[in-house]
Amino acid sequence: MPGGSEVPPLPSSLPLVARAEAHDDRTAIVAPEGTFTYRDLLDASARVAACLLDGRPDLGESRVAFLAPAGWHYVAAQWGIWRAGGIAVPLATSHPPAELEYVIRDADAEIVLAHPDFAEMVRGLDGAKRARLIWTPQALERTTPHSPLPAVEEGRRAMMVYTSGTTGRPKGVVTTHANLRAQVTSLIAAWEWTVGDAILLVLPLHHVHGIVNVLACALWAGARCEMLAKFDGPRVWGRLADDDLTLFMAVPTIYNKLIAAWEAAPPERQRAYAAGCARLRLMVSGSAALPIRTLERWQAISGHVLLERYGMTEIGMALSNPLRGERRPGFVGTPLPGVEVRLVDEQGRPAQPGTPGEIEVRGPNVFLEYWRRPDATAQAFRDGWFRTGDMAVLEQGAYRILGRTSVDIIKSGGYKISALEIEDVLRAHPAIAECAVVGVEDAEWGERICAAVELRDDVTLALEELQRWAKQRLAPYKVPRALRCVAALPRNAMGKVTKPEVARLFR
Ligand code: MCA
Ligand code: AMP
Repeated sequence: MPGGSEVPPLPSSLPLVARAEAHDDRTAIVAPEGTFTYRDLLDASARVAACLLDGRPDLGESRVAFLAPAGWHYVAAQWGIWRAGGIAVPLATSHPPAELEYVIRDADAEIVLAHPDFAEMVRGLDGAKRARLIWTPQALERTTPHSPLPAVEEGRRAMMVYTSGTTGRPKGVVTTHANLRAQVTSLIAAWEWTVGDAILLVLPLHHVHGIVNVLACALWAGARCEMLAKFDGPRVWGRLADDDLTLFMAVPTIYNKLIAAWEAAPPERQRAYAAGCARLRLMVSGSAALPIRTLERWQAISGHVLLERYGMTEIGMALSNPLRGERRPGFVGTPLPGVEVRLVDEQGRPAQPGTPGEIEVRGPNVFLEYWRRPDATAQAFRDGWFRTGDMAVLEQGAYRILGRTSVDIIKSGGYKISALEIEDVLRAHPAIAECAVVGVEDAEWGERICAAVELRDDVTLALEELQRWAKQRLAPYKVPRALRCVAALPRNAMGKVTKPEVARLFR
Protein backbone atom coordinates (compact mmCIF):
# COMPACT_ATOMS: atom_id res chain seq x y z
CA MET A 1 0.00 0.00 0.00
CA PRO A 2 1.52 3.35 -0.94
CA GLY A 3 1.72 6.20 1.56
CA GLY A 4 2.57 6.23 5.24
CA SER A 5 0.99 5.22 8.49
CA GLU A 6 -2.12 6.61 10.18
CA VAL A 7 -0.08 9.11 12.22
CA PRO A 8 -1.82 12.52 12.45
CA PRO A 9 0.27 15.20 10.75
CA LEU A 10 2.27 17.69 12.78
CA PRO A 11 1.15 21.34 12.61
CA SER A 12 2.23 22.44 9.16
CA SER A 13 5.39 24.44 8.55
CA LEU A 14 3.55 26.28 5.76
CA PRO A 15 1.98 29.47 7.12
CA LEU A 16 -1.14 29.28 4.96
CA VAL A 17 -1.82 25.72 6.06
CA ALA A 18 -0.94 26.39 9.70
CA ARG A 19 -3.46 29.25 9.79
CA ALA A 20 -6.18 26.99 8.40
CA GLU A 21 -5.73 24.74 11.42
CA ALA A 22 -7.01 27.62 13.57
CA HIS A 23 -10.12 28.17 11.45
CA ASP A 24 -11.23 24.55 11.66
CA ASP A 25 -15.00 24.35 11.12
CA ARG A 26 -15.49 27.72 9.45
CA THR A 27 -16.58 27.56 5.81
CA ALA A 28 -13.58 27.90 3.49
CA ILE A 29 -14.91 27.07 0.02
CA VAL A 30 -18.31 27.13 -1.63
CA ALA A 31 -17.85 25.38 -4.97
CA PRO A 32 -19.89 23.61 -7.62
CA GLU A 33 -19.09 20.38 -5.72
CA GLY A 34 -20.48 21.60 -2.37
CA THR A 35 -19.54 23.55 0.75
CA PHE A 36 -16.31 22.76 2.57
CA THR A 37 -14.76 23.83 5.90
CA TYR A 38 -11.13 24.54 6.66
CA ARG A 39 -10.98 21.13 8.33
CA ASP A 40 -12.25 19.53 5.10
CA LEU A 41 -9.52 21.37 3.22
CA LEU A 42 -6.81 20.18 5.60
CA ASP A 43 -8.06 16.61 5.35
CA ALA A 44 -8.47 16.61 1.55
CA SER A 45 -5.11 18.26 0.91
CA ALA A 46 -3.39 15.78 3.26
CA ARG A 47 -4.89 12.97 1.18
CA VAL A 48 -3.72 14.56 -2.05
CA ALA A 49 -0.25 15.07 -0.55
CA ALA A 50 -0.05 11.43 0.56
CA CYS A 51 -1.08 10.28 -2.90
CA LEU A 52 1.50 12.48 -4.61
CA LEU A 53 4.23 11.41 -2.19
CA ASP A 54 3.40 7.74 -2.67
CA GLY A 55 5.75 6.76 0.13
CA ARG A 56 8.47 9.34 -0.57
CA PRO A 57 9.33 11.67 2.32
CA ASP A 58 9.20 14.87 0.23
CA LEU A 59 8.52 15.81 -3.42
CA GLY A 60 11.59 18.04 -3.14
CA GLU A 61 10.26 20.75 -5.49
CA SER A 62 9.16 18.37 -8.24
CA ARG A 63 6.80 20.21 -10.54
CA VAL A 64 3.20 19.05 -10.37
CA ALA A 65 1.14 20.42 -13.25
CA PHE A 66 -2.53 20.44 -12.31
CA LEU A 67 -5.64 20.98 -14.38
CA ALA A 68 -9.00 21.40 -12.69
CA PRO A 69 -11.99 23.70 -13.10
CA ALA A 70 -12.34 26.44 -10.49
CA GLY A 71 -13.73 24.48 -7.55
CA TRP A 72 -12.97 22.11 -4.72
CA HIS A 73 -10.61 19.80 -6.61
CA TYR A 74 -8.51 22.78 -7.68
CA VAL A 75 -7.99 24.02 -4.12
CA ALA A 76 -7.36 20.57 -2.62
CA ALA A 77 -4.86 19.85 -5.41
CA GLN A 78 -3.01 23.14 -4.95
CA TRP A 79 -2.70 22.70 -1.18
CA GLY A 80 -1.86 19.00 -1.55
CA ILE A 81 1.05 19.82 -3.87
CA TRP A 82 2.36 22.42 -1.42
CA ARG A 83 2.03 20.09 1.56
CA ALA A 84 3.92 17.34 -0.28
CA GLY A 85 6.81 19.74 -1.00
CA GLY A 86 6.07 20.12 -4.72
CA ILE A 87 5.86 23.15 -6.99
CA ALA A 88 2.29 23.82 -8.08
CA VAL A 89 2.02 24.57 -11.81
CA PRO A 90 -1.59 25.54 -12.61
CA LEU A 91 -2.71 24.69 -16.13
CA ALA A 92 -5.39 26.78 -17.85
CA THR A 93 -8.73 25.07 -18.43
CA SER A 94 -9.26 27.23 -21.55
CA HIS A 95 -6.03 26.21 -23.26
CA PRO A 96 -5.84 23.90 -26.26
CA PRO A 97 -3.53 20.82 -26.06
CA ALA A 98 -0.60 22.61 -27.74
CA GLU A 99 -0.38 25.22 -24.97
CA LEU A 100 -0.82 22.65 -22.18
CA GLU A 101 1.88 20.51 -23.76
CA TYR A 102 4.26 23.46 -23.81
CA VAL A 103 3.80 24.21 -20.11
CA ILE A 104 4.10 20.58 -19.02
CA ARG A 105 7.27 20.18 -21.05
CA ASP A 106 8.86 23.50 -20.11
CA ALA A 107 8.11 22.97 -16.41
CA ASP A 108 9.51 19.45 -16.73
CA ALA A 109 6.51 18.22 -14.74
CA GLU A 110 7.05 14.95 -12.95
CA ILE A 111 3.38 14.56 -12.10
CA VAL A 112 0.23 15.68 -13.93
CA LEU A 113 -2.79 15.88 -11.63
CA ALA A 114 -5.97 16.29 -13.65
CA HIS A 115 -9.71 16.50 -13.13
CA PRO A 116 -11.67 13.81 -15.03
CA ASP A 117 -13.57 16.55 -16.91
CA PHE A 118 -10.39 16.90 -18.97
CA ALA A 119 -9.69 13.16 -19.30
CA GLU A 120 -9.89 12.97 -23.07
CA MET A 121 -7.63 15.96 -23.63
CA VAL A 122 -5.10 14.96 -20.96
CA ARG A 123 -4.81 11.38 -22.22
CA GLY A 124 -3.78 12.75 -25.60
CA LEU A 125 -0.91 14.85 -24.19
CA ASP A 126 2.59 13.47 -24.68
CA GLY A 127 3.71 15.35 -21.57
CA ALA A 128 1.09 13.55 -19.49
CA LYS A 129 2.22 10.20 -20.91
CA ARG A 130 5.79 10.87 -19.81
CA ALA A 131 4.72 12.07 -16.33
CA ARG A 132 2.94 10.20 -13.56
CA LEU A 133 -0.72 10.88 -14.32
CA ILE A 134 -3.10 11.07 -11.36
CA TRP A 135 -6.82 11.88 -11.47
CA THR A 136 -8.00 14.25 -8.76
CA PRO A 137 -10.72 11.92 -7.33
CA GLN A 138 -8.08 9.22 -6.96
CA ALA A 139 -6.00 11.64 -4.84
CA LEU A 140 -8.88 13.21 -2.90
CA GLU A 141 -10.50 9.91 -2.05
CA ARG A 142 -7.36 8.19 -0.94
CA THR A 143 -8.22 5.97 2.03
CA THR A 144 -5.09 6.54 4.15
CA PRO A 145 -5.05 10.31 4.40
CA HIS A 146 -2.35 10.78 6.98
CA SER A 147 1.25 10.11 6.23
CA PRO A 148 3.94 12.26 7.80
CA LEU A 149 4.12 15.32 5.61
CA PRO A 150 7.45 17.01 4.97
CA ALA A 151 8.55 20.18 6.73
CA VAL A 152 8.60 22.70 3.88
CA GLU A 153 10.86 25.68 4.46
CA GLU A 154 9.35 29.03 3.44
CA GLY A 155 12.25 29.80 1.10
CA ARG A 156 11.37 26.81 -1.09
CA ARG A 157 9.72 27.15 -4.48
CA ALA A 158 5.92 26.98 -4.24
CA MET A 159 4.37 27.95 -7.56
CA MET A 160 5.08 28.56 -11.20
CA VAL A 161 2.71 30.70 -13.27
CA TYR A 162 3.35 31.01 -17.00
CA THR A 163 3.42 34.53 -18.35
CA SER A 164 4.06 36.02 -21.78
CA GLY A 165 7.02 38.30 -22.34
CA THR A 166 8.65 40.28 -25.11
CA THR A 167 10.91 37.41 -26.11
CA GLY A 168 10.00 33.87 -27.08
CA ARG A 169 7.38 31.68 -25.51
CA PRO A 170 5.82 32.15 -22.05
CA LYS A 171 8.16 31.82 -19.09
CA GLY A 172 7.48 30.12 -15.76
CA VAL A 173 7.48 32.72 -12.97
CA VAL A 174 8.68 30.95 -9.82
CA THR A 175 7.48 32.21 -6.45
CA THR A 176 8.49 30.79 -3.09
CA HIS A 177 6.21 30.24 -0.11
CA ALA A 178 7.78 33.33 1.45
CA ASN A 179 6.94 35.38 -1.68
CA LEU A 180 3.35 34.20 -1.52
CA ARG A 181 3.14 35.03 2.17
CA ALA A 182 4.47 38.55 1.49
CA GLN A 183 2.03 39.09 -1.40
CA VAL A 184 -0.92 37.89 0.63
CA THR A 185 -0.17 39.63 3.94
CA SER A 186 0.38 42.94 2.17
CA LEU A 187 -3.16 42.80 0.74
CA ILE A 188 -4.65 41.48 3.97
CA ALA A 189 -3.29 44.56 5.73
CA ALA A 190 -4.09 47.11 3.02
CA TRP A 191 -7.64 45.96 2.30
CA GLU A 192 -8.38 44.87 5.89
CA TRP A 193 -9.42 41.30 5.18
CA THR A 194 -11.04 39.52 8.17
CA VAL A 195 -12.63 36.16 8.97
CA GLY A 196 -15.97 37.84 8.37
CA ASP A 197 -15.25 38.36 4.67
CA ALA A 198 -16.87 36.46 1.81
CA ILE A 199 -15.68 36.83 -1.78
CA LEU A 200 -17.02 35.64 -5.12
CA LEU A 201 -14.26 34.24 -7.36
CA VAL A 202 -14.95 34.59 -11.09
CA LEU A 203 -11.37 34.83 -12.38
CA PRO A 204 -9.35 32.10 -14.08
CA LEU A 205 -7.06 30.18 -11.75
CA HIS A 206 -3.88 30.13 -13.84
CA HIS A 207 -3.05 33.75 -13.01
CA VAL A 208 -2.07 35.70 -9.90
CA HIS A 209 -5.21 37.85 -9.75
CA GLY A 210 -7.45 34.82 -9.10
CA ILE A 211 -4.87 32.65 -7.31
CA VAL A 212 -3.34 35.16 -4.89
CA ASN A 213 -5.59 38.22 -4.58
CA VAL A 214 -8.80 36.24 -4.30
CA LEU A 215 -8.25 32.60 -3.30
CA ALA A 216 -5.08 32.75 -1.20
CA CYS A 217 -6.08 35.98 0.57
CA ALA A 218 -9.49 34.56 1.46
CA LEU A 219 -7.97 31.37 2.85
CA TRP A 220 -5.28 33.27 4.75
CA ALA A 221 -7.92 35.44 6.38
CA GLY A 222 -10.14 32.49 7.34
CA ALA A 223 -12.81 33.98 5.08
CA ARG A 224 -15.23 32.25 2.68
CA CYS A 225 -14.42 31.95 -1.02
CA GLU A 226 -17.30 31.15 -3.32
CA MET A 227 -16.08 29.81 -6.66
CA LEU A 228 -17.91 30.03 -9.97
CA ALA A 229 -16.64 27.63 -12.63
CA LYS A 230 -16.79 30.46 -15.17
CA PHE A 231 -17.68 34.13 -15.42
CA ASP A 232 -21.29 34.71 -16.39
CA GLY A 233 -22.74 38.24 -16.16
CA PRO A 234 -26.33 37.55 -15.04
CA ARG A 235 -25.17 34.81 -12.65
CA VAL A 236 -22.64 37.08 -11.02
CA TRP A 237 -25.29 39.80 -10.65
CA GLY A 238 -27.60 37.23 -9.08
CA ARG A 239 -24.98 36.44 -6.44
CA LEU A 240 -24.09 40.09 -5.86
CA ALA A 241 -27.78 40.77 -5.24
CA ASP A 242 -27.81 38.32 -2.28
CA ASP A 243 -26.65 39.96 0.91
CA ASP A 244 -23.89 37.59 1.99
CA LEU A 245 -20.83 38.80 0.05
CA THR A 246 -18.41 41.47 1.26
CA LEU A 247 -15.77 41.61 -1.51
CA PHE A 248 -15.47 41.39 -5.29
CA MET A 249 -12.38 41.62 -7.52
CA ALA A 250 -12.19 41.58 -11.30
CA VAL A 251 -10.56 42.94 -14.45
CA PRO A 252 -12.04 45.98 -16.25
CA THR A 253 -13.52 43.79 -19.04
CA ILE A 254 -15.58 41.95 -16.41
CA TYR A 255 -16.93 45.26 -15.05
CA ASN A 256 -17.76 46.25 -18.67
CA LYS A 257 -19.63 42.98 -19.15
CA LEU A 258 -21.46 43.44 -15.84
CA ILE A 259 -22.46 46.96 -16.88
CA ALA A 260 -23.85 45.55 -20.15
CA ALA A 261 -25.76 42.82 -18.27
CA TRP A 262 -27.21 45.41 -15.85
CA GLU A 263 -28.31 47.63 -18.72
CA ALA A 264 -30.04 44.66 -20.37
CA ALA A 265 -31.97 43.75 -17.18
CA PRO A 266 -35.54 44.94 -16.41
CA PRO A 267 -35.81 47.91 -13.97
CA GLU A 268 -36.87 45.93 -10.87
CA ARG A 269 -33.93 43.58 -11.35
CA GLN A 270 -31.59 46.52 -11.89
CA ARG A 271 -32.69 47.88 -8.50
CA ALA A 272 -32.13 44.52 -6.79
CA TYR A 273 -28.67 44.18 -8.37
CA ALA A 274 -27.63 47.67 -7.31
CA ALA A 275 -28.94 47.19 -3.76
CA GLY A 276 -26.99 43.92 -3.43
CA CYS A 277 -23.82 45.63 -4.58
CA ALA A 278 -24.23 48.40 -2.04
CA ARG A 279 -23.92 45.82 0.75
CA LEU A 280 -20.38 44.86 -0.29
CA ARG A 281 -17.57 46.60 1.58
CA LEU A 282 -15.04 46.71 -1.31
CA MET A 283 -14.91 46.21 -5.09
CA VAL A 284 -11.48 46.10 -6.72
CA SER A 285 -10.31 46.44 -10.33
CA GLY A 286 -6.92 45.50 -11.74
CA SER A 287 -4.78 43.60 -14.28
CA ALA A 288 -5.36 46.31 -16.90
CA ALA A 289 -6.06 50.04 -16.99
CA LEU A 290 -9.53 50.87 -15.70
CA PRO A 291 -11.13 53.33 -18.13
CA ILE A 292 -12.55 56.35 -16.32
CA ARG A 293 -15.90 55.88 -18.10
CA THR A 294 -16.10 52.33 -16.65
CA LEU A 295 -15.30 53.65 -13.17
CA GLU A 296 -17.96 56.35 -13.47
CA ARG A 297 -20.63 54.09 -14.91
CA TRP A 298 -19.96 51.50 -12.21
CA GLN A 299 -20.24 54.16 -9.52
CA ALA A 300 -23.56 55.34 -10.96
CA ILE A 301 -24.93 51.77 -10.97
CA SER A 302 -23.53 50.36 -7.76
CA GLY A 303 -22.51 53.30 -5.61
CA HIS A 304 -18.97 51.91 -5.43
CA VAL A 305 -15.87 53.82 -6.48
CA LEU A 306 -13.81 50.90 -7.74
CA LEU A 307 -10.47 50.57 -5.96
CA GLU A 308 -7.88 50.32 -8.74
CA ARG A 309 -4.55 48.67 -8.02
CA TYR A 310 -1.51 47.69 -10.09
CA GLY A 311 0.37 44.39 -10.09
CA MET A 312 2.20 41.83 -12.14
CA THR A 313 2.75 38.07 -12.06
CA GLU A 314 6.39 38.56 -11.03
CA ILE A 315 5.63 40.80 -8.03
CA GLY A 316 2.05 40.24 -6.95
CA MET A 317 0.52 43.63 -6.16
CA ALA A 318 2.68 46.76 -5.91
CA LEU A 319 0.45 49.86 -5.90
CA SER A 320 -3.06 50.45 -4.64
CA ASN A 321 -5.54 53.21 -4.12
CA PRO A 322 -6.53 53.46 -0.44
CA LEU A 323 -9.25 51.39 1.20
CA ARG A 324 -10.14 54.48 3.23
CA GLY A 325 -9.57 57.89 1.72
CA GLU A 326 -9.81 59.30 -1.77
CA ARG A 327 -9.49 56.94 -4.77
CA ARG A 328 -8.31 59.02 -7.68
CA PRO A 329 -9.72 57.98 -11.08
CA GLY A 330 -6.93 57.15 -13.53
CA PHE A 331 -4.41 56.57 -10.70
CA VAL A 332 -3.22 53.36 -9.07
CA GLY A 333 -2.31 54.88 -5.71
CA THR A 334 0.77 54.31 -3.60
CA PRO A 335 3.05 51.37 -2.67
CA LEU A 336 1.41 48.55 -0.72
CA PRO A 337 2.79 47.58 2.72
CA GLY A 338 6.25 45.99 2.42
CA VAL A 339 6.65 46.90 -1.28
CA GLU A 340 9.23 49.44 -2.51
CA VAL A 341 8.53 51.21 -5.80
CA ARG A 342 10.64 53.70 -7.76
CA LEU A 343 10.61 55.27 -11.23
CA VAL A 344 13.80 55.30 -13.30
CA ASP A 345 14.94 56.78 -16.60
CA GLU A 346 16.43 54.74 -19.45
CA GLN A 347 19.83 54.68 -17.73
CA GLY A 348 18.29 53.36 -14.54
CA ARG A 349 18.70 56.67 -12.67
CA PRO A 350 15.81 57.79 -10.45
CA ALA A 351 13.41 59.84 -12.60
CA GLN A 352 13.06 63.54 -11.79
CA PRO A 353 9.90 64.33 -9.75
CA GLY A 354 6.90 64.67 -12.06
CA THR A 355 8.78 62.99 -14.95
CA PRO A 356 7.66 59.66 -16.40
CA GLY A 357 9.85 56.64 -15.70
CA GLU A 358 9.84 52.86 -15.73
CA ILE A 359 8.42 51.27 -12.58
CA GLU A 360 10.92 49.19 -10.62
CA VAL A 361 9.91 47.12 -7.63
CA ARG A 362 11.78 45.61 -4.70
CA GLY A 363 10.63 43.62 -1.68
CA PRO A 364 9.85 40.15 -0.30
CA ASN A 365 6.91 39.97 -2.73
CA VAL A 366 9.22 39.83 -5.78
CA PHE A 367 9.55 36.42 -7.47
CA LEU A 368 12.63 34.19 -7.28
CA GLU A 369 13.38 33.48 -10.95
CA TYR A 370 12.13 32.60 -14.40
CA TRP A 371 12.19 28.83 -14.49
CA ARG A 372 15.47 27.57 -15.97
CA ARG A 373 16.16 30.93 -17.65
CA PRO A 374 19.01 32.50 -15.68
CA ASP A 375 19.73 35.02 -18.45
CA ALA A 376 16.13 36.28 -18.57
CA THR A 377 16.10 36.45 -14.76
CA ALA A 378 19.33 38.46 -14.69
CA GLN A 379 18.03 40.86 -17.35
CA ALA A 380 14.82 41.44 -15.43
CA PHE A 381 16.68 42.99 -12.48
CA ARG A 382 18.79 46.13 -12.10
CA ASP A 383 20.70 46.57 -8.81
CA GLY A 384 18.26 44.27 -7.04
CA TRP A 385 15.18 46.05 -8.41
CA PHE A 386 12.73 44.22 -10.70
CA ARG A 387 12.16 46.08 -13.97
CA THR A 388 8.44 45.90 -14.75
CA GLY A 389 8.48 47.31 -18.30
CA ASP A 390 5.58 49.61 -17.30
CA MET A 391 5.88 53.39 -17.48
CA ALA A 392 4.31 55.64 -14.86
CA VAL A 393 4.43 59.12 -13.41
CA LEU A 394 4.08 60.23 -9.80
CA GLU A 395 1.65 63.15 -9.44
CA GLN A 396 0.62 64.63 -6.10
CA GLY A 397 1.72 61.55 -4.26
CA ALA A 398 0.00 58.93 -6.43
CA TYR A 399 1.16 56.86 -9.39
CA ARG A 400 -0.49 57.02 -12.82
CA ILE A 401 0.30 54.20 -15.30
CA LEU A 402 1.20 55.46 -18.78
CA GLY A 403 1.58 52.16 -20.65
CA ARG A 404 4.18 49.54 -21.52
CA THR A 405 7.70 50.15 -22.79
CA SER A 406 7.10 47.43 -25.42
CA VAL A 407 4.42 47.62 -28.14
CA ASP A 408 4.58 43.84 -28.36
CA ILE A 409 2.80 43.30 -25.06
CA ILE A 410 -0.96 43.35 -25.47
CA LYS A 411 -3.55 43.45 -22.68
CA SER A 412 -6.88 41.96 -23.70
CA GLY A 413 -9.60 40.93 -21.27
CA GLY A 414 -7.01 41.39 -18.50
CA TYR A 415 -4.69 38.80 -20.06
CA LYS A 416 -1.12 39.75 -20.92
CA ILE A 417 -0.42 38.51 -24.43
CA SER A 418 2.77 38.55 -26.49
CA ALA A 419 2.32 39.75 -30.08
CA LEU A 420 5.54 37.94 -30.98
CA GLU A 421 4.25 34.62 -29.67
CA ILE A 422 1.11 34.92 -31.83
CA GLU A 423 3.18 35.94 -34.87
CA ASP A 424 5.38 32.86 -34.44
CA VAL A 425 2.30 30.64 -34.49
CA LEU A 426 0.64 32.44 -37.44
CA ARG A 427 3.80 32.14 -39.55
CA ALA A 428 3.25 28.37 -39.54
CA HIS A 429 -0.06 28.84 -41.40
CA PRO A 430 0.35 27.57 -44.97
CA ALA A 431 -1.21 30.71 -46.49
CA ILE A 432 0.84 33.22 -44.49
CA ALA A 433 4.20 34.48 -45.77
CA GLU A 434 4.72 37.21 -43.13
CA CYS A 435 2.61 38.78 -40.42
CA ALA A 436 2.44 41.46 -37.73
CA VAL A 437 0.20 41.34 -34.67
CA VAL A 438 -0.87 44.43 -32.75
CA GLY A 439 -3.21 45.39 -29.92
CA VAL A 440 -5.80 47.97 -30.93
CA GLU A 441 -7.71 49.95 -28.32
CA ASP A 442 -11.14 48.52 -27.61
CA ALA A 443 -13.83 49.76 -25.23
CA GLU A 444 -14.84 46.31 -23.98
CA TRP A 445 -11.59 44.29 -24.03
CA GLY A 446 -8.99 47.04 -23.38
CA GLU A 447 -7.16 45.97 -26.51
CA ARG A 448 -8.22 43.73 -29.37
CA ILE A 449 -5.74 41.43 -31.10
CA CYS A 450 -5.40 42.30 -34.78
CA ALA A 451 -3.26 40.56 -37.40
CA ALA A 452 -1.96 42.01 -40.67
CA VAL A 453 -0.60 39.38 -43.05
CA GLU A 454 1.23 39.07 -46.33
CA LEU A 455 -0.16 36.02 -48.09
CA ARG A 456 1.71 33.53 -50.24
CA ASP A 457 1.02 33.75 -53.96
CA ASP A 458 -2.47 32.89 -55.24
CA VAL A 459 -4.11 32.17 -51.90
CA THR A 460 -6.84 33.88 -49.91
CA LEU A 461 -7.50 33.81 -46.20
CA ALA A 462 -10.67 34.71 -44.31
CA LEU A 463 -10.74 35.70 -40.63
CA GLU A 464 -13.01 32.79 -39.65
CA GLU A 465 -10.69 30.30 -41.30
CA LEU A 466 -7.65 31.79 -39.55
CA GLN A 467 -9.48 31.76 -36.20
CA ARG A 468 -10.48 28.11 -36.59
CA TRP A 469 -6.88 27.22 -37.32
CA ALA A 470 -5.44 29.40 -34.53
CA LYS A 471 -7.84 28.03 -31.89
CA GLN A 472 -6.15 24.63 -32.21
CA ARG A 473 -2.82 26.20 -31.28
CA LEU A 474 -3.50 29.20 -29.07
CA ALA A 475 -5.60 30.04 -26.00
CA PRO A 476 -8.96 31.57 -27.07
CA TYR A 477 -7.92 35.00 -25.77
CA LYS A 478 -4.83 35.01 -28.04
CA VAL A 479 -6.79 34.38 -31.24
CA PRO A 480 -6.88 37.42 -33.60
CA ARG A 481 -10.20 39.26 -33.76
CA ALA A 482 -9.47 41.15 -36.98
CA LEU A 483 -7.45 40.38 -40.09
CA ARG A 484 -6.07 42.56 -42.89
CA CYS A 485 -4.39 40.93 -45.88
CA VAL A 486 -1.87 43.39 -47.35
CA ALA A 487 0.52 43.30 -50.31
CA ALA A 488 3.35 44.47 -48.06
CA LEU A 489 3.52 45.18 -44.33
CA PRO A 490 4.52 48.76 -43.45
CA ARG A 491 8.27 48.83 -42.79
CA ASN A 492 10.88 51.47 -41.94
CA ALA A 493 14.09 52.16 -43.89
CA MET A 494 15.80 49.31 -42.03
CA GLY A 495 13.07 46.90 -43.21
CA LYS A 496 11.61 46.54 -39.71
CA VAL A 497 7.81 46.33 -39.47
CA THR A 498 6.43 49.56 -37.99
CA LYS A 499 3.77 48.48 -35.52
CA PRO A 500 2.05 51.88 -35.07
CA GLU A 501 1.34 51.88 -38.81
CA VAL A 502 0.09 48.31 -38.65
CA ALA A 503 -2.31 49.38 -35.88
CA ARG A 504 -3.58 52.22 -38.10
CA LEU A 505 -4.79 49.61 -40.62
CA PHE A 506 -7.44 48.61 -38.08
CA ARG A 507 -8.69 52.01 -36.92
C1 MCA B 1 -12.38 35.78 -25.07
N1 MCA B 1 -12.93 36.28 -26.18
C2 MCA B 1 -12.27 37.37 -26.55
C3 MCA B 1 -11.25 37.52 -25.61
N2 MCA B 1 -11.35 36.53 -24.69
N3 MCA B 1 -12.45 38.25 -27.57
C4 MCA B 1 -11.61 39.27 -27.67
N4 MCA B 1 -10.60 39.46 -26.83
C5 MCA B 1 -10.39 38.62 -25.78
N5 MCA B 1 -9.39 38.85 -24.94
C6 MCA B 1 -14.02 35.75 -26.93
C7 MCA B 1 -13.98 34.25 -26.98
O1 MCA B 1 -13.10 33.76 -27.97
C8 MCA B 1 -15.40 33.95 -27.29
O2 MCA B 1 -15.67 34.19 -28.64
C9 MCA B 1 -16.14 34.97 -26.50
O3 MCA B 1 -15.23 36.07 -26.30
C10 MCA B 1 -16.56 34.46 -25.18
O4 MCA B 1 -15.43 33.78 -24.65
P1 MCA B 1 -15.32 33.44 -23.16
O5 MCA B 1 -14.02 32.81 -22.82
O6 MCA B 1 -16.59 32.78 -22.73
O7 MCA B 1 -15.27 34.90 -22.64
P2 MCA B 1 -15.68 35.31 -21.28
O8 MCA B 1 -15.90 34.18 -20.38
O9 MCA B 1 -16.76 36.32 -21.42
O10 MCA B 1 -14.28 35.91 -20.81
C11 MCA B 1 -14.10 37.20 -20.63
C12 MCA B 1 -13.38 37.37 -19.31
C13 MCA B 1 -12.04 36.60 -19.39
C14 MCA B 1 -14.21 36.82 -18.16
C15 MCA B 1 -13.15 38.84 -19.15
O11 MCA B 1 -11.30 37.13 -20.46
C16 MCA B 1 -11.29 36.63 -18.11
O12 MCA B 1 -11.57 35.88 -17.18
N6 MCA B 1 -10.28 37.52 -17.96
C17 MCA B 1 -9.50 37.66 -16.77
C18 MCA B 1 -8.07 37.37 -17.03
C19 MCA B 1 -7.24 37.49 -15.78
O13 MCA B 1 -7.56 37.00 -14.71
N7 MCA B 1 -6.12 38.15 -15.90
C20 MCA B 1 -5.24 38.38 -14.81
C21 MCA B 1 -3.83 38.31 -15.33
P3 MCA B 1 -16.23 33.04 -29.58
O14 MCA B 1 -17.50 32.63 -28.93
O15 MCA B 1 -16.36 33.72 -30.87
O16 MCA B 1 -15.16 31.99 -29.55
S1 MCA B 1 -2.93 39.67 -14.79
C22 MCA B 1 -2.43 39.31 -13.28
O17 MCA B 1 -2.69 38.27 -12.73
C23 MCA B 1 -1.67 40.46 -12.64
C24 MCA B 1 -0.89 39.94 -11.50
C25 MCA B 1 -2.67 41.52 -12.15
O18 MCA B 1 -2.30 42.70 -12.07
O19 MCA B 1 -3.78 41.13 -11.82
P1 AMP C 1 0.58 39.93 -15.96
O1 AMP C 1 1.95 39.85 -16.51
O2 AMP C 1 -0.41 39.09 -16.64
O3 AMP C 1 0.68 39.69 -14.52
O4 AMP C 1 0.11 41.41 -16.17
C1 AMP C 1 0.78 42.45 -15.52
C2 AMP C 1 0.63 43.69 -16.31
O5 AMP C 1 -0.72 44.13 -16.27
C3 AMP C 1 1.41 44.85 -15.77
O6 AMP C 1 2.76 44.79 -16.16
C4 AMP C 1 0.66 46.02 -16.36
O7 AMP C 1 1.08 46.27 -17.67
C5 AMP C 1 -0.77 45.53 -16.37
N1 AMP C 1 -1.57 46.07 -15.27
C6 AMP C 1 -1.91 45.48 -14.11
N2 AMP C 1 -2.68 46.30 -13.36
C7 AMP C 1 -2.83 47.44 -14.07
C8 AMP C 1 -3.53 48.68 -13.87
N3 AMP C 1 -4.26 48.91 -12.78
N4 AMP C 1 -3.43 49.62 -14.83
C9 AMP C 1 -2.71 49.42 -15.96
N5 AMP C 1 -2.05 48.26 -16.20
C10 AMP C 1 -2.12 47.29 -15.29
